[in-house]
Amino acid sequence: MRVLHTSDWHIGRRFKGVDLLDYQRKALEWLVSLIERERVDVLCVAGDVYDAPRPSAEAVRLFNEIFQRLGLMEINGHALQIVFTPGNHDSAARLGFGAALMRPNVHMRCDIAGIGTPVMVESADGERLAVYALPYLDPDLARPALQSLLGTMADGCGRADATDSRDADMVGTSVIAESSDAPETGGRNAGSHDTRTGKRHAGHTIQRSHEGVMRAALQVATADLAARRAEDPRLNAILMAHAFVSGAASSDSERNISVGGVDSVPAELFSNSGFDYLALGHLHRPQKVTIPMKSVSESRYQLGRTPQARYSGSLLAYSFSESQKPPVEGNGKSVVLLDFEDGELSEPRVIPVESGEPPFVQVSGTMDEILGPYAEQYGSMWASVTVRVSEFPHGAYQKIDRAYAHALEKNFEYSQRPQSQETRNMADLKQATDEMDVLRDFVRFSLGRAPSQAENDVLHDAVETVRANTRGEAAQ
Ligand SMILES: [Mn+2]
Repeated sequence: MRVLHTSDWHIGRRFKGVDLLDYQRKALEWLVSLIERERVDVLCVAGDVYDAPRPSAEAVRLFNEIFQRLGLMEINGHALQIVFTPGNHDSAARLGFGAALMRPNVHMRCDIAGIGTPVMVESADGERLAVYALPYLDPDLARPALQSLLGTMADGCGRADATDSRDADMVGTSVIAESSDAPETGGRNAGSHDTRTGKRHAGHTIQRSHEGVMRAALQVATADLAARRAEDPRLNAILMAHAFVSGAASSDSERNISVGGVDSVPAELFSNSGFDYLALGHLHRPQKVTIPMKSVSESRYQLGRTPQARYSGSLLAYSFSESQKPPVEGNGKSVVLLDFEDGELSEPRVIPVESGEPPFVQVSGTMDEILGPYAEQYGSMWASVTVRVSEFPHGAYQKIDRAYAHALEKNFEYSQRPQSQETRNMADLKQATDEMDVLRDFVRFSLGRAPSQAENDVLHDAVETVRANTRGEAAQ
């Protein structure tokens, strides 16, 4: 059984004003051919399919086109199974729209109510796999649905114990007791009476944090997995999630998801959770995440397997912070191939994406270096250029643009700015008597000297123009 893990396509995303749709198309066409060539049985896309909750018509067209081709693919005599989950950029409702009309091999898992129901796949060689798919869990939006899901579990089958393990009541009790989603502890529920502490559990309290909602979601998914493993010990299991797992490295192109200053889920939460693999989305840098191998007794779960975990990374680079050293076409983006055999997952294979996206490069140096040797080496790449200067060099933008075909970012770093107190202070707005004072102080702060006569004249004209316009508006 072969699984392909990818995420963060961000179809429709632009970079510094440049349309990336052609590169996205090339990458997705390459993906289709890879699936054919590698005879992939299951495709997992862990969120951020689109860049925006309301994608553009071109973005939707590209997705639909690729999606139709994927949906019709037959591998090893079976339809390719496709599991999509929405990320923090997608609108779950829009991505899931029409899910019911889709083919039976396409699984849009956008609904929290479905997180305890895996997509079950059986391959031609008899390998069985359960794919649990979590949509992006926003701590505020997801809590009510998770809350009621935990409530249903507690009432219904008695396998779930929704009480937060950090509840002071639980200190000193064994892990088996607090983590009753393991099969051997069945029968307890959230309203049960704990014989050791003598206290009645308060009920389901999900903390308002990424950890809180992930913990609740894991309770639901692991309870189902435990029951299935009891019947079928060789069942393979994947958990797809769109989250920031601690220990992983972020880049500049992910949207901040922090709540109360915390954006991540502790990696140890997944210890002994029973999954073979965490197919992660959200972080755009492809990377392996280490899940601590705790002993079963120290862990929240007792399902005996601690997953390997990876971020497949985005399809393309979407920020200069994702530049590779040395720079390379495609910017080191990749997808992951997983092979399950005899109920075991072998070492995942990382396959570079062929998108044709030009290499991103960050160069910094003096004006001479930037226009000389660096331009020779990097002039054709997509460049972020930082020039170290003592004051703004005349015509610098034009010179850089002549030397670089795509200087998408130009920064100036003032390296020898005089450090005297007089020039370092920003304008003191309380003491400033007019706009020119503020502007002169700003020039002194930025360049470390007073404005020249010519610069003074420009500033003066600007102030006069603004004043004239303001008077004009007031008169109307
Ligand atoms: Mn993303």
